Amino acid sequence: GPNGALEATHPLALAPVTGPASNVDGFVRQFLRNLNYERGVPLSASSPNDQYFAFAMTVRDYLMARWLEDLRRQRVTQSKSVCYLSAEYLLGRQLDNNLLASGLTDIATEAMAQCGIDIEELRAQEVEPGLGNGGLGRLAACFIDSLATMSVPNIGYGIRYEYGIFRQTFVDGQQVEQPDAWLELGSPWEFPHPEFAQTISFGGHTETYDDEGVTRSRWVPSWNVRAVPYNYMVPGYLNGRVNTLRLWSAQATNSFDLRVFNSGDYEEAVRAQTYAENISKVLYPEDSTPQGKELRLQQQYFFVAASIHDFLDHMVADDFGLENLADRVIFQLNDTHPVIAVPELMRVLVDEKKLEWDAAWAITQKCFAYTCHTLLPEALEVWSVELLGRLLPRHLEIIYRINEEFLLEVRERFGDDEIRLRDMSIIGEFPERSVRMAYLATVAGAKVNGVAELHSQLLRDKVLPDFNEFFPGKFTNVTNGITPRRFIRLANPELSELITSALGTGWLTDLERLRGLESYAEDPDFRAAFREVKAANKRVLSDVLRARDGFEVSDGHMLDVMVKRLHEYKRQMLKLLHIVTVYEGIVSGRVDAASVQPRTFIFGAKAAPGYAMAKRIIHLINAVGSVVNADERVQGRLKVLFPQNYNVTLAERLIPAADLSEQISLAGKEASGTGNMKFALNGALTIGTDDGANVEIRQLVGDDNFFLFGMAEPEVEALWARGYKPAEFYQHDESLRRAMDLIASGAFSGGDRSVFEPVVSNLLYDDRFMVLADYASYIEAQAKVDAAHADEDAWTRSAILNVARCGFFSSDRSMRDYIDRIWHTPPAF
Ligand code: 7GP
Repeated sequence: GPNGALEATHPLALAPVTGPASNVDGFVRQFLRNLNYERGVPLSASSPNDQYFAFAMTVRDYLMARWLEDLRRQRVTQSKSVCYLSAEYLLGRQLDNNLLASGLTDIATEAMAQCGIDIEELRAQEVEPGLGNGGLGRLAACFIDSLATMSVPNIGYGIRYEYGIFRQTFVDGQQVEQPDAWLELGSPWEFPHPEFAQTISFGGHTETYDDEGVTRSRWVPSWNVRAVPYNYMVPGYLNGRVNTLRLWSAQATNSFDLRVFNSGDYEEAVRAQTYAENISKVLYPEDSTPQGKELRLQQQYFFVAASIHDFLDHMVADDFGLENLADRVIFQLNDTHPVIAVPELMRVLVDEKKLEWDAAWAITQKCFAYTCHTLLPEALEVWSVELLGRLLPRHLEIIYRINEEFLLEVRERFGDDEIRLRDMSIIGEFPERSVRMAYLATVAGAKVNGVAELHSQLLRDKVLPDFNEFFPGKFTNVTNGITPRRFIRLANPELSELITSALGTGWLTDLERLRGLESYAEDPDFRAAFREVKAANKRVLSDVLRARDGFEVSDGHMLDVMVKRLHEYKRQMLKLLHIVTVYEGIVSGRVDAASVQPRTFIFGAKAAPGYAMAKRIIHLINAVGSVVNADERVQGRLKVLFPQNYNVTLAERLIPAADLSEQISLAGKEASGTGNMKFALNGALTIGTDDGANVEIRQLVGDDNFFLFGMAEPEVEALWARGYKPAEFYQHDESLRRAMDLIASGAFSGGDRSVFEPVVSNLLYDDRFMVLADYASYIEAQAKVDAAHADEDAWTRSAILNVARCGFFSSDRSMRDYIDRIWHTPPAF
């Protein structure tokens, strides 16, 4: 049971010990103790990795008492917890964040100085856990930070991938993927708990049996794996709270067959082990497109089954009535990846706990809520009935029954409307029988939310309109947010200091207070200081890019930055057409290079390894970069930089240095975006379409402080309806034609016209994301950017107003919205 006798009665268990490192001497002593006793080395012989470990452990030790206390209180008080179920957590480096949260930064810096250790070198040792692909995974990391900071009981459940998102390198300008062996040297932040392992089953068949006169179903699986939990601390910012991130690692149940091994067939002996352990081996490097892979479904079921059982076994008191489970927990489904949790909870309640179906369904419908993160139809996950039935036969039966009862209700309400019934069925028939996971989540979830106003509205009215009609009040919006601790305080310490000098402390946990900066936008001294912060951040970035990529960032350039996954809908191609247009103007002699405002364009993006067009676009960006950067006619006024392996650590350096933020997706395609918020809060101006959270950013900062361009979503729809012919835009726009022709001519591929032909013809004859339709408007908006940037004071005023007016985008606010509209979990203790 959850209330262990020892911890409830032993006095030491109730009185948390103070951290041993709360002053410089204590820190030094604890650091040396960890170095000697945990790493087994003397200071004189320790490697930078040893020192990093001992240092991290010292921070850890400081947080430990609070963590143990919060774990205990979660069980003892039985107050409602948020279980965030997410296949991805894109955490970024932990050391600085944990130092900041514990208030130890100054003490630790001084302590290391006394030991003769450069703390910067220690920071550099940490390999960031890249356990996510992009926006969705980073959002999960921001959310758990905010929940801890707001003292909301939370467990983040996910997968401890042995290899995170691949490391990207460029070979001749083309992406090459390398495995991300982030655990090679171990991690000081994780705590394995093999004693709390869960057994997770797969395969087999189902059968019915007589249970004292009642006919019941049960699952007879054919193979098992062990799910071993690894705990990570999630400390709140200076509030003494530490929540838990619990990631599951797959292990074979009986590691290998000793008899086969002894007979000499070593490969066969470990085959089962390898198979089982593959489940948590590697993160799928997909973003927004599903990969119909069996292993992926195994991963999904593996982690949600382990999580549900973990919570029920260890967190719910024995006497807590299951009928009240929704008073103890809400399982938040981060997109459809964890949705198989729905039939799993039903299976537990009906087959194992022997509840009536209706009672179990009533509980289940209160315990789940679903967040959708996309609008791309191809990104809505489906699983073929064949696969699901083979891997999880009992779950398929349960899904069928959920669907049957749901469609009965639909029929009752709307009559025998066969088209509607087919459209709303959780089981789709074409091109093959499959389970529509978003529908299952919508039927089961107490609430369904999109991630920005526009996205939630399109979700309700365009993607799931029948469901909205059927479930009035189920659909809601929670606009995304970002944690200001990592993305302002840690990423931009200089700006943070400037803000504090104006507003005092407190804004980091109450970000709407940034409004107080509005009046400072009119103060010339403040503007000068603000510009100096930007300049200092550019110097930091310049050092980072020199060391990391061998790049030189030129002084006096506007930094124009586009960082996000490479995807056609995000339209890196549109950005590139702008660059080629300016370049073509110079080399054709129509534009005097000296009249061009100096700009450095920075890209950061990974393409999914199987996404050929995205990889070609990466190749093209690099190709354009090498030609433009080397062309003397440009006089150094245009530069294109594409550092490899864009990740959280690099984002933290790029964003604070940026002048211009590129948010140029086709309207109606980017669910929200969160990079857009990070840039605005760090004083970059946005050039963007009316898409995702851009809409809300523009509403808040005002039209004068935002460069809007392109079609709005209704215009996009209208153009599709009329029939979109991209070639017509090419024919009627000379500047576009020149840019496209230059690419087609082989100018960026050593004269070889074939290399980028697929990119060009895709734009001319298909262009699903209407790059050509928005080109003219984009070029016009870029001219306005140039004009605005020429007025330094006006630009700085706008930049300050962006910071002042974007406090809304704190993930603390997002969490408050989830709590008010979906979770109803008050902050506890
Ligand atoms: C992303 C969305 O593309 C982005 O617009 C949003 O800001 C972010 O989620 C957080 O809500 N989606 C994904 O990263 C993703 O993998 C799976 O979606 C369907």
